[in-house]
Amino acid sequence: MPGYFSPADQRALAGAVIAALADAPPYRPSMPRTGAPLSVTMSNLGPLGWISDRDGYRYEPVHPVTGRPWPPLPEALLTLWDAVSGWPQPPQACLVNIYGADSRLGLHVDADEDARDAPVVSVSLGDRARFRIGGPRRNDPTGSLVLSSGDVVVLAGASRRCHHGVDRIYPGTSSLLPAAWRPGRINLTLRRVR
Ligand code: MD6
Ligand code: FE
Repeated sequence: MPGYFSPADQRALAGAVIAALADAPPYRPSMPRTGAPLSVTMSNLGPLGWISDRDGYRYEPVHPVTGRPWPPLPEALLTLWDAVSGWPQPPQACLVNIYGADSRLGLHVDADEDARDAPVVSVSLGDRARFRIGGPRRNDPTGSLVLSSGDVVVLAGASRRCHHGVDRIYPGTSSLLPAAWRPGRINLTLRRVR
């Protein structure tokens, strides 16, 4: 849903998220088994947060570094979920992915939720990114599109089980985020977990 949020709404949402991150500082997760660091930093908002470490992927109610509960979901994200998800229950997790100039996100399926049929809804803020999406099998052919600040993506139905990732960001293509966050991109991924 290109340009779902107006520039003013994007600024308000980015401000609310960045303020919440003061209480849930972004950290660099590591991959299961290998322990290799991801190139994005992460945090979460909401009752549950998605965690990756040597022991695997899972949802946890507290921040892995601070041990504190994740900050609440901003009202605007609850409203977005109600407007676009078609799911009767509210989201339980908002993963905050923070990209620098050289960050990327490998092809994956969001598959750690018990609520396997609930859509996943994301919001892009800041610099543009090349988003790649394929099919249910890792080797299925893929296509790509550019996500810009304010765009919303809904993976529902069959697309919920499709592989997707971020090839790269385009540094310097947005002036939305405060100077300390530039170049950079924030992606918010809303999920129903249980
Ligand atoms: C990103 N997005 O845009 C990564 N997953 O940075 C995702 O992995 C994603 O945008 C599920 C649904 C929508 C998404
Ligand atoms: Fe995803």
